[in-house]
Amino acid sequence: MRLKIGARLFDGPGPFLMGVVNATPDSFSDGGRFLAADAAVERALRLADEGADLVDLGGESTRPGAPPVPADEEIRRVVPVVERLRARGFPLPISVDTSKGAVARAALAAGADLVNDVTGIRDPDLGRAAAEARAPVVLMHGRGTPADMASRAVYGDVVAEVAAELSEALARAAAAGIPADATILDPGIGFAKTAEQSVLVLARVGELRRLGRPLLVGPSRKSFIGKLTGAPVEDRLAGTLAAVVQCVLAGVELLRVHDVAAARQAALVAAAIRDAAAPPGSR
Ligand code: HH2
Repeated sequence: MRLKIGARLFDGPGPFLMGVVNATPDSFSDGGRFLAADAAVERALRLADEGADLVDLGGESTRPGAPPVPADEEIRRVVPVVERLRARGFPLPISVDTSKGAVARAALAAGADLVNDVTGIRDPDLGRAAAEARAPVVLMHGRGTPADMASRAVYGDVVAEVAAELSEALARAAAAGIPADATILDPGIGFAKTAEQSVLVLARVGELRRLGRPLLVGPSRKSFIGKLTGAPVEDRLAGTLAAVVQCVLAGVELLRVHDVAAARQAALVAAAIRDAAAPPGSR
């Protein structure tokens, strides 16, 4: 891949690690809000120390069944974190995980560099906000909303349909004025996919390279690991690392993970094995 995100040029096959930062406050009081923003800042700094290449900041949970968060509340959660990180010279690109144009616009104005949209631009205003800021965008595959996505997990050939629907997302991005070379594609592990479908997408994720864009995958702690192993969400690191290794061997450039240090170690070893089998330049 060759893509500038903020001040940093992401050049080469990676792997590059995107660390997850949750800016969801535990309390609706101001005190809770400040504490939550500080905690998110601390977490971003820690992920940078662990070797993250960029951080992904989200103010709305996308878990199945999660309630929607109004745009102004999401802005109140995310923007102070971006501002604080930028005020203290945070060195990494900041991605904002949102599907709302208003949130993307506010976060980009505050110093975010990338928009990570799990809906692949369903809100045309998000496309406009990214285009105006000349910010790259992650287009993730999903169907429906957190409330109904489980019932939309019906496919003939899941990989072919994900590829076709990602092409439609690329067309929506182009219509909004986002050039193809400013996009990253993500098959959306666990989004409108059963555990079996998520495993199939991981097994065949290399086929998505045909779309010609860098790939991002977010397997971290997801429920397919629980389904396969019985492990609860707080104990899914080993399963996450198995998926990370497969992604790197298949040519995925970016991994979205919670446990950056461990994922980085696994990803770097997988990348060395990948490059030993097919040295860079021979591919
Ligand atoms: N997964 C989640 C959220 N955002 N963005 C992209 N591009 N790809 C993903 O797979 C993805 C995403 C859900 O992650 P989860 O760990 O369930 O929640 P949280 O973001 O709150 O950690």
